[in-house]
Amino acid sequence: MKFENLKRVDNEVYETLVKEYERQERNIELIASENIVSEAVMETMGSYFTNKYAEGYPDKRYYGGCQFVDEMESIAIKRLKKIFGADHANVQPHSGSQANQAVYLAMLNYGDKVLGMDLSQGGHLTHGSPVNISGINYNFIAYGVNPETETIDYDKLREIAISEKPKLIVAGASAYPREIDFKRISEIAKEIGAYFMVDMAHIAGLVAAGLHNNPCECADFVTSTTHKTLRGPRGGIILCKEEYAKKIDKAIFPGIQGGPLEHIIASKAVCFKEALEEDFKEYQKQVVKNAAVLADELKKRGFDLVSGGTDNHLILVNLVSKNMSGREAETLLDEAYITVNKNSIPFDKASFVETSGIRIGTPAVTTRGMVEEDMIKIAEAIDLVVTHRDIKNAQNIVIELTGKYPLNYNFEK
Ligand code: DSN
Repeated sequence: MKFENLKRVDNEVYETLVKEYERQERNIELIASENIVSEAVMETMGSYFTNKYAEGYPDKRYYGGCQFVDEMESIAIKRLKKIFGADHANVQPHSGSQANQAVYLAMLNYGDKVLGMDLSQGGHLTHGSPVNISGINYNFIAYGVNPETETIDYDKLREIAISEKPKLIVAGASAYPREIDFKRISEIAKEIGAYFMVDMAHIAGLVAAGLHNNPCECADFVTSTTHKTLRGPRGGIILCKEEYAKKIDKAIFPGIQGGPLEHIIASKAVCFKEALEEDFKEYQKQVVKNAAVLADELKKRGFDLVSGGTDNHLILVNLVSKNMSGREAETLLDEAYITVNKNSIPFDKASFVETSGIRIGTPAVTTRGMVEEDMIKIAEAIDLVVTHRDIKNAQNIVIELTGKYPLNYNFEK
Protein backbone atom coordinates (compact mmCIF):
# COMPACT_ATOMS: atom_id res chain seq x y z
CA MET A 1 0.00 0.00 0.00
CA LYS A 2 1.36 3.38 -0.93
CA PHE A 3 -0.74 5.97 0.99
CA GLU A 4 0.27 8.52 -1.66
CA ASN A 5 -2.87 10.61 -1.12
CA LEU A 6 -2.51 10.65 2.64
CA LYS A 7 1.09 11.77 2.27
CA ARG A 8 0.06 14.61 -0.04
CA VAL A 9 -3.04 15.75 1.87
CA ASP A 10 -1.92 15.29 5.47
CA ASN A 11 1.75 14.72 5.96
CA GLU A 12 1.45 15.16 9.72
CA VAL A 13 -0.76 12.08 10.07
CA TYR A 14 1.22 10.22 7.38
CA GLU A 15 4.38 10.60 9.45
CA THR A 16 2.72 9.06 12.50
CA LEU A 17 1.59 6.18 10.27
CA VAL A 18 5.14 5.58 9.05
CA LYS A 19 6.44 5.60 12.63
CA GLU A 20 3.73 3.15 13.73
CA TYR A 21 4.50 0.89 10.77
CA GLU A 22 8.18 0.92 11.67
CA ARG A 23 7.35 0.12 15.30
CA GLN A 24 5.24 -2.85 14.21
CA GLU A 25 8.00 -4.04 11.90
CA ARG A 26 10.74 -3.65 14.52
CA ASN A 27 8.94 -5.04 17.60
CA ILE A 28 7.96 -8.52 18.63
CA GLU A 29 4.25 -8.19 19.27
CA LEU A 30 3.18 -10.32 22.21
CA ILE A 31 -0.04 -8.57 23.24
CA ALA A 32 -2.45 -11.50 23.42
CA SER A 33 -5.39 -9.56 21.97
CA GLU A 34 -3.56 -8.23 18.92
CA ASN A 35 -2.88 -9.67 15.50
CA ILE A 36 -1.73 -8.70 12.01
CA VAL A 37 -4.47 -8.69 9.38
CA SER A 38 -4.08 -9.69 5.74
CA GLU A 39 -3.78 -7.04 3.06
CA ALA A 40 -7.23 -8.07 1.77
CA VAL A 41 -8.78 -7.41 5.21
CA MET A 42 -6.84 -4.13 5.42
CA GLU A 43 -7.81 -2.96 1.92
CA THR A 44 -11.50 -3.62 2.48
CA MET A 45 -11.52 -1.41 5.58
CA GLY A 46 -10.48 1.52 3.43
CA SER A 47 -13.05 0.86 0.71
CA TYR A 48 -16.06 2.63 -0.85
CA PHE A 49 -18.46 0.93 1.58
CA THR A 50 -17.45 3.62 4.08
CA ASN A 51 -19.52 6.16 2.13
CA LYS A 52 -22.82 4.38 2.69
CA TYR A 53 -25.47 4.85 5.38
CA ALA A 54 -27.42 1.64 5.94
CA GLU A 55 -29.33 1.86 9.23
CA GLY A 56 -31.36 -1.31 9.59
CA TYR A 57 -30.60 -4.82 8.34
CA PRO A 58 -30.37 -6.45 4.88
CA ASP A 59 -33.67 -5.89 2.99
CA LYS A 60 -34.99 -3.75 5.89
CA ARG A 61 -33.04 -0.50 5.65
CA TYR A 62 -33.95 3.09 6.39
CA TYR A 63 -31.94 4.39 3.39
CA GLY A 64 -32.11 3.93 -0.36
CA GLY A 65 -29.25 2.51 -2.43
CA CYS A 66 -28.52 -0.35 -0.06
CA GLN A 67 -28.74 -3.24 -2.55
CA PHE A 68 -24.99 -3.96 -2.64
CA VAL A 69 -24.46 -3.32 1.04
CA ASP A 70 -27.29 -5.82 1.62
CA GLU A 71 -25.60 -8.35 -0.62
CA MET A 72 -22.27 -7.90 1.17
CA GLU A 73 -23.69 -7.92 4.73
CA SER A 74 -25.67 -11.09 3.91
CA ILE A 75 -22.45 -12.78 2.77
CA ALA A 76 -20.81 -11.80 6.09
CA ILE A 77 -23.75 -13.20 8.09
CA LYS A 78 -23.84 -16.46 6.11
CA ARG A 79 -20.10 -17.05 6.53
CA LEU A 80 -20.14 -16.23 10.24
CA LYS A 81 -23.01 -18.64 10.93
CA LYS A 82 -21.12 -21.34 9.03
CA ILE A 83 -17.86 -20.87 10.98
CA PHE A 84 -19.49 -21.30 14.38
CA GLY A 85 -22.61 -23.32 13.52
CA ALA A 86 -24.85 -20.57 14.92
CA ASP A 87 -28.59 -20.07 14.30
CA HIS A 88 -28.39 -16.29 14.03
CA ALA A 89 -25.59 -13.76 13.55
CA ASN A 90 -25.41 -10.00 13.91
CA VAL A 91 -22.27 -8.54 12.31
CA GLN A 92 -22.96 -4.89 13.15
CA PRO A 93 -21.52 -4.34 16.67
CA HIS A 94 -18.82 -1.69 16.43
CA SER A 95 -16.86 -3.48 19.16
CA GLY A 96 -16.91 -6.38 21.59
CA SER A 97 -17.97 -3.99 24.31
CA GLN A 98 -21.04 -2.96 22.31
CA ALA A 99 -21.82 -6.59 21.50
CA ASN A 100 -21.90 -7.35 25.24
CA GLN A 101 -23.90 -4.25 26.01
CA ALA A 102 -26.49 -5.24 23.39
CA VAL A 103 -27.04 -8.65 24.98
CA TYR A 104 -27.55 -6.97 28.37
CA LEU A 105 -29.96 -4.42 26.87
CA ALA A 106 -31.91 -7.16 25.07
CA MET A 107 -32.28 -9.54 28.01
CA LEU A 108 -31.97 -7.59 31.27
CA ASN A 109 -33.76 -4.86 33.18
CA TYR A 110 -31.91 -2.13 35.05
CA GLY A 111 -30.61 -3.60 38.33
CA ASP A 112 -30.92 -7.28 37.36
CA LYS A 113 -28.43 -9.65 38.91
CA VAL A 114 -25.69 -11.10 36.66
CA LEU A 115 -22.84 -13.48 37.50
CA GLY A 116 -19.58 -12.85 35.63
CA MET A 117 -15.89 -13.59 36.00
CA ASP A 118 -13.97 -11.21 38.24
CA LEU A 119 -11.88 -8.73 36.21
CA SER A 120 -8.99 -9.09 38.64
CA GLN A 121 -8.96 -12.86 38.07
CA GLY A 122 -9.05 -12.84 34.29
CA GLY A 123 -12.52 -11.48 33.41
CA HIS A 124 -13.27 -8.42 31.33
CA LEU A 125 -14.21 -4.82 32.07
CA THR A 126 -17.61 -5.30 30.38
CA HIS A 127 -18.45 -8.27 32.59
CA GLY A 128 -19.53 -6.08 35.48
CA SER A 129 -16.70 -3.78 36.47
CA PRO A 130 -18.15 -0.96 38.62
CA VAL A 131 -16.56 1.63 36.31
CA ASN A 132 -18.16 0.12 33.19
CA ILE A 133 -21.76 0.57 32.02
CA SER A 134 -22.30 -3.16 32.76
CA GLY A 135 -21.52 -2.64 36.45
CA ILE A 136 -23.33 0.70 36.57
CA ASN A 137 -26.65 -0.55 35.12
CA TYR A 138 -26.76 -4.10 36.44
CA ASN A 139 -26.07 -5.83 39.73
CA PHE A 140 -23.02 -7.93 38.81
CA ILE A 141 -21.59 -10.45 41.23
CA ALA A 142 -18.40 -12.39 40.51
CA TYR A 143 -16.92 -15.86 40.34
CA GLY A 144 -13.22 -16.50 40.01
CA VAL A 145 -10.40 -19.00 40.20
CA ASN A 146 -9.32 -21.44 42.87
CA PRO A 147 -6.34 -19.96 44.78
CA GLU A 148 -4.39 -23.25 44.54
CA THR A 149 -4.93 -24.26 40.92
CA GLU A 150 -5.59 -20.74 39.60
CA THR A 151 -8.21 -22.28 37.30
CA ILE A 152 -11.93 -21.49 37.33
CA ASP A 153 -13.57 -22.88 40.45
CA TYR A 154 -16.68 -24.41 38.84
CA ASP A 155 -18.02 -25.82 42.14
CA LYS A 156 -17.84 -22.41 43.75
CA LEU A 157 -19.40 -20.86 40.64
CA ARG A 158 -22.33 -23.28 41.03
CA GLU A 159 -22.65 -22.51 44.75
CA ILE A 160 -22.80 -18.76 44.03
CA ALA A 161 -25.27 -19.30 41.19
CA ILE A 162 -27.59 -21.37 43.36
CA SER A 163 -27.55 -18.97 46.30
CA GLU A 164 -27.67 -15.72 44.28
CA LYS A 165 -29.93 -16.81 41.40
CA PRO A 166 -28.64 -14.39 38.73
CA LYS A 167 -30.75 -13.81 35.64
CA LEU A 168 -27.68 -14.22 33.41
CA ILE A 169 -24.33 -15.97 33.73
CA VAL A 170 -21.45 -14.55 31.68
CA ALA A 171 -18.44 -16.71 30.79
CA GLY A 172 -15.31 -15.74 28.89
CA ALA A 173 -12.13 -13.97 29.86
CA SER A 174 -9.40 -11.67 28.72
CA ALA A 175 -6.55 -13.09 30.77
CA TYR A 176 -7.24 -16.78 31.32
CA PRO A 177 -4.73 -19.28 29.91
CA ARG A 178 -6.85 -22.43 30.20
CA GLU A 179 -9.70 -23.97 28.20
CA ILE A 180 -13.05 -22.94 29.68
CA ASP A 181 -15.65 -25.66 30.22
CA PHE A 182 -18.58 -23.81 28.68
CA LYS A 183 -20.82 -26.88 28.81
CA ARG A 184 -20.38 -27.16 32.57
CA ILE A 185 -21.30 -23.49 33.08
CA SER A 186 -24.28 -23.87 30.73
CA GLU A 187 -25.54 -26.74 32.90
CA ILE A 188 -25.29 -24.52 35.99
CA ALA A 189 -27.23 -21.80 34.15
CA LYS A 190 -29.89 -24.33 33.16
CA GLU A 191 -30.12 -25.62 36.73
CA ILE A 192 -31.04 -22.18 38.04
CA GLY A 193 -33.03 -21.02 34.99
CA ALA A 194 -30.55 -18.30 34.00
CA TYR A 195 -29.58 -17.17 30.52
CA PHE A 196 -26.04 -18.05 29.49
CA MET A 197 -23.76 -15.73 27.54
CA VAL A 198 -20.19 -16.41 26.42
CA ASP A 199 -17.78 -13.67 25.40
CA MET A 200 -15.31 -15.66 23.29
CA ALA A 201 -13.36 -12.63 22.02
CA HIS A 202 -9.93 -13.96 22.92
CA ILE A 203 -10.42 -17.50 21.70
CA ALA A 204 -12.73 -17.02 18.68
CA GLY A 205 -10.00 -18.08 16.23
CA LEU A 206 -9.28 -21.22 18.24
CA VAL A 207 -12.98 -22.06 18.36
CA ALA A 208 -13.27 -21.48 14.59
CA ALA A 209 -10.43 -23.95 14.05
CA GLY A 210 -11.93 -26.56 16.39
CA LEU A 211 -9.15 -26.16 18.98
CA HIS A 212 -11.42 -24.99 21.80
CA ASN A 213 -14.92 -26.26 22.64
CA ASN A 214 -17.54 -24.22 20.79
CA PRO A 215 -19.77 -22.10 23.07
CA CYS A 216 -22.42 -21.85 20.33
CA GLU A 217 -23.33 -25.45 21.16
CA CYS A 218 -24.48 -24.57 24.67
CA ALA A 219 -24.85 -20.79 25.18
CA ASP A 220 -27.89 -18.64 24.46
CA PHE A 221 -25.66 -15.77 23.30
CA VAL A 222 -22.07 -15.69 22.12
CA THR A 223 -20.26 -12.39 21.60
CA SER A 224 -16.82 -11.72 20.23
CA THR A 225 -14.48 -9.21 18.75
CA THR A 226 -13.18 -9.94 15.27
CA HIS A 227 -9.63 -8.63 15.61
CA LYS A 228 -7.94 -10.94 18.10
CA THR A 229 -7.24 -14.60 17.27
CA LEU A 230 -9.91 -14.34 14.53
CA ARG A 231 -7.52 -11.94 12.73
CA GLY A 232 -10.04 -9.55 11.21
CA PRO A 233 -10.77 -5.83 11.45
CA ARG A 234 -11.52 -4.15 14.79
CA GLY A 235 -15.15 -4.86 15.54
CA GLY A 236 -17.71 -7.07 17.25
CA ILE A 237 -20.26 -9.80 16.50
CA ILE A 238 -23.14 -11.52 18.27
CA LEU A 239 -24.33 -15.07 17.69
CA CYS A 240 -27.49 -16.40 19.27
CA LYS A 241 -30.24 -18.94 19.17
CA GLU A 242 -33.01 -18.12 16.69
CA GLU A 243 -35.53 -17.38 19.45
CA TYR A 244 -33.47 -14.35 20.56
CA ALA A 245 -32.61 -13.07 17.07
CA LYS A 246 -35.15 -10.23 16.94
CA LYS A 247 -34.35 -8.97 20.44
CA ILE A 248 -30.61 -8.97 19.75
CA ASP A 249 -30.94 -7.20 16.40
CA LYS A 250 -33.21 -4.59 17.97
CA ALA A 251 -30.75 -4.02 20.81
CA ILE A 252 -27.89 -3.27 18.38
CA PHE A 253 -30.04 -1.12 16.10
CA PRO A 254 -31.85 1.03 17.09
CA GLY A 255 -30.95 0.15 20.70
CA ILE A 256 -27.35 1.27 21.05
CA GLN A 257 -26.04 1.95 17.54
CA GLY A 258 -27.02 3.97 14.49
CA GLY A 259 -25.46 3.47 11.06
CA PRO A 260 -23.44 0.26 10.78
CA LEU A 261 -19.80 0.54 9.67
CA GLU A 262 -20.32 -1.22 6.33
CA HIS A 263 -16.65 -0.94 5.34
CA ILE A 264 -15.75 -2.80 8.53
CA ILE A 265 -18.53 -5.34 7.95
CA ALA A 266 -17.13 -5.95 4.44
CA SER A 267 -13.72 -6.49 5.99
CA LYS A 268 -15.26 -8.85 8.57
CA ALA A 269 -16.72 -10.84 5.64
CA VAL A 270 -13.22 -11.20 4.16
CA CYS A 271 -11.86 -12.29 7.55
CA PHE A 272 -14.65 -14.91 7.81
CA LYS A 273 -13.73 -16.27 4.36
CA GLU A 274 -10.13 -16.57 5.51
CA ALA A 275 -11.26 -18.27 8.73
CA LEU A 276 -13.10 -20.92 6.71
CA GLU A 277 -9.96 -21.86 4.81
CA GLU A 278 -7.83 -24.85 5.69
CA ASP A 279 -4.63 -22.88 6.33
CA PHE A 280 -6.44 -20.88 9.04
CA LYS A 281 -6.69 -24.12 11.04
CA GLU A 282 -2.97 -24.70 10.56
CA TYR A 283 -2.29 -21.13 11.71
CA GLN A 284 -4.35 -21.60 14.89
CA LYS A 285 -2.62 -24.91 15.64
CA GLN A 286 0.70 -23.10 15.41
CA VAL A 287 -0.57 -20.30 17.71
CA VAL A 288 -1.34 -22.91 20.39
CA LYS A 289 1.91 -24.83 19.83
CA ASN A 290 3.93 -21.62 20.05
CA ALA A 291 2.22 -20.60 23.30
CA ALA A 292 2.93 -24.04 24.81
CA VAL A 293 6.61 -23.90 23.85
CA LEU A 294 7.00 -20.31 25.06
CA ALA A 295 5.36 -21.27 28.38
CA ASP A 296 7.72 -24.24 28.84
CA GLU A 297 10.77 -22.18 27.94
CA LEU A 298 9.80 -19.45 30.42
CA LYS A 299 9.27 -22.06 33.14
CA LYS A 300 12.72 -23.53 32.40
CA ARG A 301 14.10 -20.04 33.06
CA GLY A 302 12.42 -19.80 36.47
CA PHE A 303 9.26 -17.88 35.57
CA ASP A 304 6.07 -18.67 37.49
CA LEU A 305 3.04 -18.99 35.24
CA VAL A 306 -0.52 -18.54 36.46
CA SER A 307 -2.15 -22.02 36.50
CA GLY A 308 1.26 -23.48 35.62
CA GLY A 309 0.97 -23.14 31.85
CA THR A 310 -1.44 -22.64 28.98
CA ASP A 311 -4.01 -24.46 26.84
CA ASN A 312 -4.63 -21.57 24.49
CA HIS A 313 -2.92 -18.57 22.89
CA LEU A 314 -1.89 -16.76 26.07
CA ILE A 315 0.34 -16.99 29.09
CA LEU A 316 -0.05 -15.03 32.31
CA VAL A 317 3.32 -14.57 34.02
CA ASN A 318 3.50 -14.04 37.78
CA LEU A 319 6.49 -11.76 38.37
CA VAL A 320 6.46 -11.76 42.18
CA SER A 321 9.49 -14.08 42.39
CA LYS A 322 11.33 -11.86 39.88
CA ASN A 323 10.94 -8.79 42.13
CA MET A 324 9.61 -6.77 39.24
CA SER A 325 6.15 -5.28 38.79
CA GLY A 326 4.11 -5.76 35.62
CA ARG A 327 4.42 -2.05 34.88
CA GLU A 328 8.21 -2.13 35.09
CA ALA A 329 8.46 -5.31 33.00
CA GLU A 330 6.22 -3.78 30.32
CA THR A 331 8.44 -0.68 30.16
CA LEU A 332 11.76 -2.56 30.10
CA LEU A 333 10.56 -5.08 27.54
CA ASP A 334 9.42 -2.22 25.34
CA GLU A 335 12.96 -0.83 25.47
CA ALA A 336 14.08 -4.19 24.10
CA TYR A 337 11.41 -3.94 21.33
CA ILE A 338 9.16 -6.56 22.91
CA THR A 339 5.54 -5.45 23.35
CA VAL A 340 3.49 -6.96 26.17
CA ASN A 341 0.95 -5.60 28.60
CA LYS A 342 1.11 -5.49 32.38
CA ASN A 343 -1.71 -7.54 33.88
CA SER A 344 -3.10 -8.33 37.31
CA ILE A 345 -2.68 -11.90 38.43
CA PRO A 346 -5.30 -13.68 40.57
CA PHE A 347 -5.28 -12.35 44.17
CA ASP A 348 -2.80 -9.66 43.16
CA LYS A 349 -1.51 -7.52 46.01
CA ALA A 350 -0.40 -4.77 43.64
CA SER A 351 -2.74 -2.14 42.19
CA PHE A 352 -4.25 -2.27 38.68
CA VAL A 353 -1.72 0.38 37.67
CA GLU A 354 1.33 -1.48 38.97
CA THR A 355 0.22 -5.16 38.76
CA SER A 356 2.31 -8.26 39.50
CA GLY A 357 2.12 -9.83 36.08
CA ILE A 358 2.44 -9.57 32.34
CA ARG A 359 0.19 -11.17 29.72
CA ILE A 360 1.85 -12.71 26.70
CA GLY A 361 0.17 -14.06 23.56
CA THR A 362 1.31 -15.73 20.36
CA PRO A 363 -1.32 -14.76 17.69
CA ALA A 364 0.69 -11.92 16.09
CA VAL A 365 4.14 -13.56 16.10
CA THR A 366 2.58 -16.69 14.60
CA THR A 367 1.00 -14.65 11.81
CA ARG A 368 4.48 -13.30 11.16
CA GLY A 369 5.61 -16.87 10.59
CA MET A 370 7.40 -17.64 13.83
CA VAL A 371 7.55 -21.26 15.00
CA GLU A 372 8.71 -23.26 18.02
CA GLU A 373 12.46 -22.52 17.69
CA ASP A 374 11.68 -18.80 17.63
CA MET A 375 9.72 -19.11 20.88
CA ILE A 376 12.89 -20.36 22.56
CA LYS A 377 14.65 -17.17 21.46
CA ILE A 378 11.74 -15.01 22.65
CA ALA A 379 11.87 -16.69 26.08
CA GLU A 380 15.61 -16.02 26.17
CA ALA A 381 15.06 -12.33 25.35
CA ILE A 382 12.34 -11.96 28.00
CA ASP A 383 14.61 -13.63 30.53
CA LEU A 384 17.51 -11.30 29.66
CA VAL A 385 15.29 -8.28 30.31
CA VAL A 386 13.29 -9.41 33.33
CA THR A 387 15.86 -11.52 35.19
CA HIS A 388 19.12 -9.87 34.14
CA ARG A 389 18.00 -6.38 33.05
CA ASP A 390 20.10 -6.85 29.93
CA ILE A 391 18.29 -4.77 27.31
CA LYS A 392 21.08 -4.72 24.71
CA ASN A 393 21.38 -8.49 24.21
CA ALA A 394 17.61 -8.87 24.23
CA GLN A 395 17.38 -6.22 21.49
CA ASN A 396 19.87 -8.17 19.40
CA ILE A 397 17.70 -11.29 19.60
CA VAL A 398 14.63 -9.27 18.60
CA ILE A 399 16.40 -7.62 15.67
CA GLU A 400 17.49 -11.02 14.37
CA LEU A 401 13.98 -12.47 14.67
CA THR A 402 12.06 -9.57 13.16
CA GLY A 403 14.62 -9.43 10.35
CA LYS A 404 13.95 -13.09 9.61
CA TYR A 405 10.14 -12.61 9.61
CA PRO A 406 9.21 -9.30 7.96
CA LEU A 407 5.64 -8.00 8.16
CA ASN A 408 3.51 -9.35 5.31
CA TYR A 409 2.70 -5.89 3.91
CA ASN A 410 3.94 -4.14 0.80
CA PHE A 411 4.20 -0.75 2.42
CA GLU A 412 5.99 1.68 0.15
CA LYS A 413 7.17 4.71 2.09
N1 DSN B 1 -8.81 -5.09 25.86
C1 DSN B 1 -8.88 -6.41 25.33
C2 DSN B 1 -7.71 -7.23 25.72
O1 DSN B 1 -6.60 -6.75 25.57
O2 DSN B 1 -7.85 -8.36 26.15
C3 DSN B 1 -10.13 -7.08 25.65
O3 DSN B 1 -11.18 -6.36 25.09
